[in-house]
Amino acid sequence: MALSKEVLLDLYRTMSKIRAVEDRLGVVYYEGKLPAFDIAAGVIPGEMHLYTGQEAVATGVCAHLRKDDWVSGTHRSHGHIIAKGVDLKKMMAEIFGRKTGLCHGYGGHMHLFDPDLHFGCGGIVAAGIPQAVGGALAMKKHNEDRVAVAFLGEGAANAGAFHESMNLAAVWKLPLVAVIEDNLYAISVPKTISTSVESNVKRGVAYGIPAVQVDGQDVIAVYEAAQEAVARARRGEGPSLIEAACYRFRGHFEGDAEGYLSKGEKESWKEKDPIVILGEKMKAKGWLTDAEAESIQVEMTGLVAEAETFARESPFPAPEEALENVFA
Ligand SMILES: Cc1ncc(C[n+]2csc(CCOP(=O)(O)OP(=O)(O)O)c2C)c(N)n1
Ligand SMILES: [Mg+2]
Repeated sequence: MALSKEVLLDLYRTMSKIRAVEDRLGVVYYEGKLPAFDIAAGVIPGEMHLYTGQEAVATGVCAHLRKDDWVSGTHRSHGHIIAKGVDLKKMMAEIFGRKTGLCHGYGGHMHLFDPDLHFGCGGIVAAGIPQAVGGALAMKKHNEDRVAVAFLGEGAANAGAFHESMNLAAVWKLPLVAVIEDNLYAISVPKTISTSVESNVKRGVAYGIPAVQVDGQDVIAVYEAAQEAVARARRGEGPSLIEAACYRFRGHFEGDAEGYLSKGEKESWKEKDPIVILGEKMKAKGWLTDAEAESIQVEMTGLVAEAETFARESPFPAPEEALENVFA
């Protein structure tokens, strides 16, 4: 299927926006933490899991979603919420722990919740999948044509919650799209020694769910697979599974020594940069020039800078508010 220039440009812009955010966070996160790497110090205390390299997956899937569709993410969800259309200022303020953030600064980078966007994520591996199934069940009960998408890592696909979720989604024919981002590792554990099947497509099929594997570095491939899966869910024809073969260009978390990687592995994957791949395809069609690509990058860097300034200038929540908005 030939996608229009407009669609491709949109995908390119979204991936560029995600990359600009992650590139900046990859610098600013270290502010105040070095030289000894004190994880609790700095302007963004705590862990940081960046999505750099996986931009095509969130972008190609979320391009088909409406604002009222539900997305549940993971601990690595900046890309998912950006692709869903988050206000960068509110997202950045949350990451900086400020009162103006999506969760008033209570959540931080792993807990980005946006009720208007119907988006949630969290640090408990595989917890988002049953939540998406619950959302999908509610949609079905209300006879809505909404869709619930669960993003998860290939590591999460070994958790019981994933398997129970797949079974229920299939047996209840729910409008769910499960998107497994197979970036080959769960922290430092390679999929090859943790997973009984080569591809999770087999597991989808075992549950009676249509499942496909796509090149997750190719946003067009992801877009096309997601188009079919989302349309199927919206038509009331039940769940689908997409396994996107991808790679994270940074460590599991910032500060990861990455001793588990083989020599040259990351460098060779970086040759499959999803933004470059799409850019080259567009340039070949005459739909993007170097100057236009450069100006998109400048624009996105500017948006991120504005969001960062907003975050830095925002107040912290007051200590006496610590027990507000939480179950205590
Ligand atoms: C229930 C649970 N167990 C363990 C962890 C620790 N943990 C955080 S991320 C992670 C690996 C997740 O791997 P994967 O699902 O492949 O996602 P990726 O990090 O590759 O995006 C683990 C084990 C956790 N957060 N929650
Ligand atoms: Mg993984």
